[in-house]
Amino acid sequence: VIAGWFGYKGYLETRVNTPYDGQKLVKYTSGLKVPDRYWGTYRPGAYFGLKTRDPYSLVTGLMWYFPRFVRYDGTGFRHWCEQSDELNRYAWLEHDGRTFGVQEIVDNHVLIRTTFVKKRGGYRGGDWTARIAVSLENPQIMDHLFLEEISLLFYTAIEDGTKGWIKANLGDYDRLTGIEGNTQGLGSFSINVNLINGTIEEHSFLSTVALGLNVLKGTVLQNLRIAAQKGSLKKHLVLAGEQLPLLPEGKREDPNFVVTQVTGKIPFEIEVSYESGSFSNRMDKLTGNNYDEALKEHREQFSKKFESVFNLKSKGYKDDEVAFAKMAFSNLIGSIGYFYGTSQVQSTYTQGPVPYWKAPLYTAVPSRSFFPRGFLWDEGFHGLLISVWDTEIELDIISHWFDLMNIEGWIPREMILGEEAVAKVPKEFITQINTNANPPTFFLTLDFLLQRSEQDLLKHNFHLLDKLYPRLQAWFSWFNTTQIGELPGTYRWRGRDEKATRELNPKTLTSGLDDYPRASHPSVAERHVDLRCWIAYAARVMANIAEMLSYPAKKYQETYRYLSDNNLLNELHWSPNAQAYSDYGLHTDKVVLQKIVPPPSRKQQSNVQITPEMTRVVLEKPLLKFVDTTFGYVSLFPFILQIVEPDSPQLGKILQDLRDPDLLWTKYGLRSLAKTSPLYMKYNTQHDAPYWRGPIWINLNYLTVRAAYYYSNVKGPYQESAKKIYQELRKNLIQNIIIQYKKTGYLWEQYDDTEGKGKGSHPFTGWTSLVVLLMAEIY
Ligand code: 6A9
Repeated sequence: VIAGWFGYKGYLETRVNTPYDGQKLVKYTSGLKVPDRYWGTYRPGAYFGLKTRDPYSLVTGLMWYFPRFVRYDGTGFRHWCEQSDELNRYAWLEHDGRTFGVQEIVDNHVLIRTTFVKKRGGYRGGDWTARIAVSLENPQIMDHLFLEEISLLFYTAIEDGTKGWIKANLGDYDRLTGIEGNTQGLGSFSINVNLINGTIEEHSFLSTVALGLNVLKGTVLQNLRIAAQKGSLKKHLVLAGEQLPLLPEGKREDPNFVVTQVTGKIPFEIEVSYESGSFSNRMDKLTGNNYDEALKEHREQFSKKFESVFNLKSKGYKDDEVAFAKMAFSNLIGSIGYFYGTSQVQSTYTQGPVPYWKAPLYTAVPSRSFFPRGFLWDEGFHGLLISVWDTEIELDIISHWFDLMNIEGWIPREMILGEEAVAKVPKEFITQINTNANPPTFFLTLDFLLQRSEQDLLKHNFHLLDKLYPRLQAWFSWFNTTQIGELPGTYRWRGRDEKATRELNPKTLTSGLDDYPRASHPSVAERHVDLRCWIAYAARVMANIAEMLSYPAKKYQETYRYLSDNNLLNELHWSPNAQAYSDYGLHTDKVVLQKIVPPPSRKQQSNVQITPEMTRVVLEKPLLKFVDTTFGYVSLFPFILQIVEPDSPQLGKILQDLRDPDLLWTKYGLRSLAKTSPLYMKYNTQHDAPYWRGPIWINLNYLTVRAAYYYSNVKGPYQESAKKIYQELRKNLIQNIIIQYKKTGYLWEQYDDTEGKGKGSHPFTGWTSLVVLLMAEIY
């Protein structure tokens, strides 16, 4: 019996990292199967760099510094997007996800413009050229910066695991003339860096062995020397040239990291051209004038397509507003990354974390600086904007995510793949747990794709959708079995900490709404209204997809009918007291954080000061009841996901509450939690500032606007008030996001509810870029 039990347990352990048993959607071993998207700016966490969609790729990138400001500890040295660099702004202003991009980076009022253009040819993903131009952002006011020196470093590296080599070609005086190499994916290639405008003060190179992509910057810092150039007294920071460790047999190790540095006085411009050896019949090079023309052509096409997709000019938006929308969109699509590696996962049956299988992920990211990696529920929102532009890209993203599904039907919430991604995450956040969900927003994307062009979608992607379908079924059923509540028809987010002593209200990270207040005492009796609505909505979309693909849809239709029955919904979640939809659970409002001073112990010396930590104190016995003093985003879900009936009196009440400035309404959008809620803007622990307890978030505002649009278009007694809310909320959101962008140079993770100021991570061109769909009125 015992042996059998252990055997069973072993079986459950391996389930967490066993892939879903079915055909993979992505044949990821060969990125070259999609030559058009082989090369790309797939390193969103770096300010600029191209790599390929291969598990192990050749990697190129940019670093820079102002010699006057750089410090030995690396301060002032730019490589990965970091908030602490405090750049004035940076974003792709134009990017089509495939062939070209224009980015502006402003550092200390110096404008660094990075552009690239790709060119088809050969059979290894073609050629590309990049330009890096430095100038003054505003020459009139900043002439004191004129002739300021800046050093640009462009590097080529090969990841560990890449089969191939690179080397520096040296000319007279040991000057780097170019880089050449050969890898399994790319075959032979060459990369040249040339000055095309301005004059250069210094030019040096480094050819060395870096211990990983996560230490490129450190490797450069260790290899900077102070030196005077030949024939000049002026000292410069130069790269140390060839630095290759000696192997025991007397030979030198091969380099995997080659950097070229150019120091010049602003303004100047360099050109980097990558040429594939497989491109034998190249008529003309993608350099000089040819490059200028190609870029111009791409930009014109981009503008045309942008107008035909979003119609902003014809809607009356002014040029600066259109430029803003192009930036918001481009930085989302231009931040699509390609990651490869294993994540850490854990199940209730495993002692500690175990590695997931090695896998690629092609995905957009919420924020290039603070979290340049994939997040499950964020991605469903990104998919709305991306799919309007390029269905193929979006379906590829969906395919990658669904290939990450394990045999249980679970997809991890946060994907931290590869050395660069891991380096950005504190240890305690790495492990993903297989009981934990995250809202199934890919159903939003799929629904959206379906509604916009069901026929086209079917015609061109039938096979893919057909292969996706069993995975969707498994995913839906994972939600509908693992996240159920105690009573039939109820659901509960897992992952809340019942034993938390420092949290004012134990977080529900799985819901995506982190610290949004729920029942004060997590328990199995809890019912979460948002989760219930997500599952109802998912059932509806499943039914539509099943019908479209001619699979039996009845089961999903019935589930949807059951979960959207307003009587049952009201019974389980309408609080008669508060007249609002609410969670239910073991709850009291009488909880506070207090400093409990521990009684002095005898051993303790009297001169040692112990700073007490804030601890949660419960002042009243919690009772099973509606959690109805926390009006906010969660209460809106039956409306947001369009489950409440158009003629339901509940709808009338929701619309009335929506417009109330004492609750959620502000001039800048809807705040996440009502001002009247006891936890409004309260810290969750001594150190955890309020996050979903007041600030305005754009993903849920987008869904609210979309719902108001829907209810203003279906017959019912509340059509008019829905319409008013639709118009005003939409206008407020767009206006404020643009104003804040103009003021600060960024799109933000959230906006504060008193003055509309951007807060949190930036740039955050994840779901905040949905502002483009608000402008275009695409829902
Ligand atoms: C941990 C980073 C220096 C929090 O946008 C991604 C998620 C959302 O899915 C979620 O709904 N964000 C929202 O509540 C950001 C999560 C970031 C975790 C980063 C440590 C430290 O890096």
